Amino acid sequence: MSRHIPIFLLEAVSAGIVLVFAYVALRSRRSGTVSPDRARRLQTALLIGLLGFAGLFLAFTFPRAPYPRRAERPDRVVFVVGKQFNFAVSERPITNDREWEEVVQFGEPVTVSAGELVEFRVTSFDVNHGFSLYDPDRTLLGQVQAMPGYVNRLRFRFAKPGRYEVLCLEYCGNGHPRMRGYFYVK
Ligand SMILES: [Cu+2]
Repeated sequence: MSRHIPIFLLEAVSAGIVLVFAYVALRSRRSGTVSPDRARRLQTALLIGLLGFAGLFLAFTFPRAPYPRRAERPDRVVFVVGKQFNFAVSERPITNDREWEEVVQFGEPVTVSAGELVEFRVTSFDVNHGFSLYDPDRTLLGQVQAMPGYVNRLRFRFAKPGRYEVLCLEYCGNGHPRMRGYFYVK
């Protein structure tokens, strides 16, 4: 529940902005005098409020970003390669198309332990894909780009045992909607 709070805050602020616009649009039909001093004070107050909100939002969300922290080592490394239209998820590095095919067709599913720090090393053998982690309830936990020529790391500690799904979050061609992978947390 608590991790939804920043989203609620964002929605509340967005609704507030819409209301302010509506209020101004309605008010501006009547002519009146504007005091530049009052306008400036209002501007300053709004700016300070906005900066405060942005600061709070960052303070809530940034520390929870699942990216590597300095000198922290993962307990497990999992290798992921995206290719139209599957994700190969393996305990061993996947270095060529034949290995990729083997993992996708016959590979043992990867199983990690709940609580351990898992590092996904994610790349692609063709175009950009979006590597995402979905828990057994289909909640999105994190995502990183799978890019040809680059290895992007995503670290995560899983709490809940079960079957986790990897979906592609970057449109990559006709087979994109069925592009997926999976692994287990025990
Ligand atoms: Cu894709």
